[in-house]
Amino acid sequence: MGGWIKFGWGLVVATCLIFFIIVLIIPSVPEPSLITGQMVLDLQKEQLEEQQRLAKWQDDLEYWQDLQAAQICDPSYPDLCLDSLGPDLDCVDIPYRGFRVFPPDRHGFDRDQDGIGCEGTS
Ligand SMILES: [Ca+2]
Repeated sequence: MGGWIKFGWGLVVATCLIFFIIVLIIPSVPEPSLITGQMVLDLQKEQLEEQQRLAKWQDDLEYWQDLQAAQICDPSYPDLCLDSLGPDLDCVDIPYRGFRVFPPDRHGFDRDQDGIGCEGTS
């Protein structure tokens, strides 16, 4: 009879231990491979988003640089880059000769209107 009681208490203790292990310890142990895999996926997603942000920023930068260049260089003189907002110039003010000129030619480099600017020395 005493043996059965001891066996019963042993069974209770063992059951409590198994319950303790199942309920308290196992859920608190992280699953390394699953967490690591999800973390890698999250990092890859963040990297991709960062690369897309950088690519868009690069596109925006090039767009603004092109826009700025187009605004600064007067389109009447495609062979040169004369400031489209700069002061009025004469041929003696620039070192270039015989370059293409398109209307409106606000500097008047092509007086004879043959499409060639600052021929000769004038
Ligand atoms: Ca001319």
